[in-house]
Amino acid sequence: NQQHNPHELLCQLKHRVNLTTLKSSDLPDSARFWSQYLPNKDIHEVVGKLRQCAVVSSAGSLKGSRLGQEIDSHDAVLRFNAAPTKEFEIDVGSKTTFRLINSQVVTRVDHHFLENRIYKDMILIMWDPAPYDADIYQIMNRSLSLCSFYHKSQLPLPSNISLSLTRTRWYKKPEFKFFEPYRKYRIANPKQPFYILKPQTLWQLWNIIQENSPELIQPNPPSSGSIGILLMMNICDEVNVYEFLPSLRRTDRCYYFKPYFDSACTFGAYHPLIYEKNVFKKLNLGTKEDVYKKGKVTLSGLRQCLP
Ligand code: NCC
Repeated sequence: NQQHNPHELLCQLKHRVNLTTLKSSDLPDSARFWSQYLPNKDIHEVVGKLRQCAVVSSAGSLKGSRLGQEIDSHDAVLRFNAAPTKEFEIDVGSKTTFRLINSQVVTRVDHHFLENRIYKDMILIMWDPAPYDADIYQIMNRSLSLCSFYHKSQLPLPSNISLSLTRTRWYKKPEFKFFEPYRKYRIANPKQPFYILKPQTLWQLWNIIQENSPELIQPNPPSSGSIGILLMMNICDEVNVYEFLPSLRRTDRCYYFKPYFDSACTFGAYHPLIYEKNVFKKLNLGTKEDVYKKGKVTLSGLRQCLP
C-alpha cells in the first residue's frame, strides 16, 4: 500500500477523483428518453464555493448526541438516503442542503421516492454502482489481481484499472433501474436540482482507499458516506463530519432513527467501510477529543491542496 501522508492524500483525492455529475451529452442518444432530464450544468458550476459544511452520517451513535445546533450552524449540511430530521432535531439538526441517495432509494417502492416530502426542497445527488454482470466480474477479478500486483510492488494504481468499468454498458444496465423514476421525479419537480454522479467516480475513489489500506479489499463501491464527504470536500473550504468515525457513543444500533441492530452498518460488509473510515481519519485536522465526544472529524476542502 502507498500510505500517503495527509497532504499527499488530500492532493490524490483532488487530482485523481473526478467528482463530476452526468450530463445528457455524456450519454448516447439511446439514453435520451431519460438523460434529457439531467441538469445541463455540473453541480460545481451551480453550487459554487461554500465555506463550512457538515456531513451527517446516519449512525445510531448520533442518538442522544445533542449535536443538532452545532450541525445547523454550518453553511450547508449533507445527509444520506432516507435519514430524517423531523423528531430528531436535537441530535441531528434540521437543515438539509444536500441529500446524497443511492439508486435503491429511487427505485424501491417502500421508499415512496416520488411522494415522500423528505426528498423535497434540497439538492439531490444520486449514485448507482456499475452492474455486477458476468463481464463486470471478469473486469473486477482482473482488477483485483492487478491491484494485488500493484499492492505488492508498492506502486500507485494506474487510474485506468477499474475505470474500464465505465466503458461497460452501465447506462443500459444500472444496478437499479432508476431511469423511469428519475424521469418522473424530474417532470414532477422540474425546479429541484437533481444530479447523478458519474459512476467512474466511485472506482477512482476506491483505488485510493485500496492504496491506503493494509490489505486487499473487495472491489465493491465505497459507501454513500465517503462519496458524500468527498463531494463536500470539493465544494467547501472545511468539512465537519459527524459520526462517520464513531464517538464513545458507538453502538451496534445501525441508525439514529430506528431500532435496528447490526455492527456491519458501522464497520461494513458489502462496502469497504472500515477502510473508508481509516482514509478520512488520516485527514482529520480536529482533536481526538472531538472524535471521542462528538464523532467529529474536521477535513480541509480539496482547494487546500495547492497547486
Ligand atoms: O445505511 P446508509 O448507507 O443509508 O447510511 C448512510 C451512510 O452513513 C454511514 N453510516 C451509517 C450507519 C452507521 N452505523 N455507520 C455509518 O457510518 C455510512 O457511511 C453510510 O454510507 C449507502 O451507503 O448508501 C447505505 O445505504 C443503505 C440503504 O441502501 C439506504 O439506507 C436506503 O435504504 C445500505 N443498506 C442496505 O442496502 C440494506 C447500506 O449498506 C449502505
